[in-house]
Amino acid sequence: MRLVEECDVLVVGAGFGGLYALYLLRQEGFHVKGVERASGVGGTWFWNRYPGARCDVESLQYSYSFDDELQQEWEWSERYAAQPEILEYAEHVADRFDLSSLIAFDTNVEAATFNEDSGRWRVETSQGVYEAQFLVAATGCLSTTNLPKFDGLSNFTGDVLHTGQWPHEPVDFTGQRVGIIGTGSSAVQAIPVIAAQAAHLSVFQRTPNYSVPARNEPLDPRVQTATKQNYEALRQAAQEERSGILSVFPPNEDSAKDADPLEFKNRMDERWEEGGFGFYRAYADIGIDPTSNERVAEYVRSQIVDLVDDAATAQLLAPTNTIACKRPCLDTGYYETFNLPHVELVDISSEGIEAITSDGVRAAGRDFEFDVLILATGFDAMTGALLNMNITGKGGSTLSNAWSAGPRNYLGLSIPEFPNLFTVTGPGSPSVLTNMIMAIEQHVEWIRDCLVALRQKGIKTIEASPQAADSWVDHVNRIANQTLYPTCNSWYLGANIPGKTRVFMPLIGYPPYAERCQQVADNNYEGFALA
Ligand code: N01
Repeated sequence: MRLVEECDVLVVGAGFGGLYALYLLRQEGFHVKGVERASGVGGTWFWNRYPGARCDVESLQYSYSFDDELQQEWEWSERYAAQPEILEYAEHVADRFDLSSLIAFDTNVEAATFNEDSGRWRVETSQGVYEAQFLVAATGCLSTTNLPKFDGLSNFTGDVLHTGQWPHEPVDFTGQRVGIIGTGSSAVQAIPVIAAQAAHLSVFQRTPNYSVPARNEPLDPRVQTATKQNYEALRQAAQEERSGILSVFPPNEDSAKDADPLEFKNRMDERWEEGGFGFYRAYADIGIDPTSNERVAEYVRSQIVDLVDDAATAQLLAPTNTIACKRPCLDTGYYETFNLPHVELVDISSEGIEAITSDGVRAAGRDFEFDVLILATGFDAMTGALLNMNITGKGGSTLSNAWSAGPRNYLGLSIPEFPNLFTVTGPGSPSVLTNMIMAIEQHVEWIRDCLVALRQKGIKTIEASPQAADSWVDHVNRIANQTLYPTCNSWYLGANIPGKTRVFMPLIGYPPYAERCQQVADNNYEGFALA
């Protein structure tokens, strides 16, 4: 395989993490290169082009903070930006800071191997070999699609589309019979938009999901101006929130189970009307106390019953598991869509999808005929993209072996036996439980500081110690076990992928995490071996 480039740092991925890593590391004088399997920048926003795709974090928060001119000049059009606008933003950032020239597009990493003699990574890609002292995996938490092994899928004669790998050209569903499998966030966003076009839509639901209205709307220019005038303080305040996300409702210490019925209803109604994730901050104990959780869950179920005309459909749509245990959804008219005469909900909770046939789907004792079948079946989250890179560290140890019992790493940033490899928003860091762009900035800045410190001290390799990783994994699990998160089959636990080890992957709580990362750096990278 031909050698394409030797560099100080190779960054894998050109989503928000990769772009920022390229920007910061070049600024520090490192010879840095990027590889990206897509033909353009944007990461998750490059691939997830399904109808209705938009960010559940408000646009004024889901944006970079590192450059004040950028955050002042970029104008967001809606409360929650839709996929095309976020992709345009990513492209703007790449152009504005001349980052694309550093990136080899259409370049997939096939293997990455650490050479113990040279202390460098050899990265085999579809376009040739890169050699780098440091490897930064900015490969995203939700970037490897989950394609369940449906019996007979290849027999289907119509189009099969996955929400996470949507075609670039617009898909016209006018007059089409459409089937969609899955009712997670992607489906909840896509279903109302597809239903508005399709002749018939069948939704195959294995597990119902709780969804709260997003209340998306054009962004009030006064809100945009006021936010920009106060951006620094607002970004700082967000960093002090457990989720890294600000809401119009300040956090409180109240318990839902103790709330007076009228006070409870008024508070929940107010949040339901406001829309967004602030709903889940109504009471401090929703995520930890089963009685409080059930009270809030029951509130959402009662909303579903109000919104859905057919009682049997409403009952099927109403989840019974812990609320906010799976990643909650935000929607625009999701439940109301099931009142349309051409939309049907198919309960596959007991038997699943029996088979895909040449004409459609066999499930729930029926044969359904479709022109298009949509798989909204999610992702091999948090570890999928990293494991797909076939990474081999010291002594021939492979990442898939090292992580056979779940991701074992330190701070979500570094893995024992894999020196000079950094994972941006890796498992073990708050990542998907926060505003991803904020989490990305914190990680990339930490990596930048680390590489600068190593260079200043003449250190060639950095590697997490096994003890530090073990106690970190314990820490992540200890915190998760104090909450209701482990009580359902979520992708946070890897439970959506058959055979994947069940372990809670993200770390709950951003502020103490960021503080810990800083302490580690201040204490001369304690928990790491430096050589
Ligand atoms: O995927 P999911 P997603 N047979 O895993 C079903 C982020 N996101 O793409 O629950 C039948 O949530 C599965 O059923 P079950 C966000 O973090 C962000 O929707 O496993 N059904 C489920 O209903 C989100 O959480 C935005 O029983 C099968 C669905 O497919 C994450 O991406 C927007 C099946 C998968 O739901 C993933 O969301 C969209 C099978 N074999 C997504 N296998 C933003 O706003 C799976 N399912 C930023």
